[in-house]
Amino acid sequence: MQESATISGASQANEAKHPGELRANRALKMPDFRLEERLTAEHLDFFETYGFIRFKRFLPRERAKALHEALGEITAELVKRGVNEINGVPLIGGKRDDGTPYFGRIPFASLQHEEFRRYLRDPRFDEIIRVLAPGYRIGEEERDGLVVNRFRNEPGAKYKNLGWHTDSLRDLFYLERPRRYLNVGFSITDSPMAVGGLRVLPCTHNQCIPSMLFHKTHFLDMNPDENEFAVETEAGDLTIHDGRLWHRTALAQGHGDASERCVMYLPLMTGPVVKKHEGSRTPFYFHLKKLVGY
Ligand SMILES: O=C(O)CCC(=O)C(=O)O
Ligand SMILES: [Fe+2]
Repeated sequence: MQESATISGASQANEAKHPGELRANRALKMPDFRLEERLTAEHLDFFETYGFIRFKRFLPRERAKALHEALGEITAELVKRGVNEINGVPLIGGKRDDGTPYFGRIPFASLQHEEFRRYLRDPRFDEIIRVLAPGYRIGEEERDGLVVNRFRNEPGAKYKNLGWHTDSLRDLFYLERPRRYLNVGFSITDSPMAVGGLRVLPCTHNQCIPSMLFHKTHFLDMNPDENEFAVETEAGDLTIHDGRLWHRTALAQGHGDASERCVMYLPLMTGPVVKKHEGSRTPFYFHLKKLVGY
């Protein structure tokens, strides 16, 4: 690595309620990695060591803005048609203080708008798959497809934050051994510390399966952890984290529009292709999520 990772950001000692909060909510200062055509040895070293990486300005800000506008168009269309699930995957609704509706989580976004379809066609995703996830494919019509999350902090929001979890848990619900699963996230809006955002426990991608299952209570545990780091991003940045890494989405400090954070995750799939369709049943996983309030 050119530069070692260092920490920055004020811990919020004055608001600490749990012992972990004294040290929590620090930003990890990383090198400004860029993803051009190829992943470099330096990228791989960082990713393998910490379990995540961030690429600055993967797309220019204008493209992120166009994606945000596309999200608005999809939302308006879904609201107009009174849709509450897509291919068996429930939409998570929300209401702004002025009563206007939106969705906290929209699956299969690339099947609904050209701008999201175009995003998935970026050749650099082929490079990420070739190096980090050989044998995987972009499953636009599988599982949840391209998911767009819109986290907001207001009384009408259901998707304000996410408790601690590992994404590989999903494999267990599909009765598969947790694999190295990549989560490739794109920031549609800026995600500084104030809008909450991604918090990770670095290096936990190397843990054993019991620890992946029981280190924390999946989704219910929302407490800051003294060993967590915030991965701050700007609109246009790309992050990759290993599916076995413990992470959460922190609650924004602001409210309403000031708290909005939009991020989308690539649908990386392996194994037999099971395409979703209008008659697809809701997976058990979502019933479980509903039980814990999402
Ligand atoms: O907010 C984020 O960036 C992470 C979201 C997440 O972990 C998930 O949807 O599984
Ligand atoms: Fe996750």
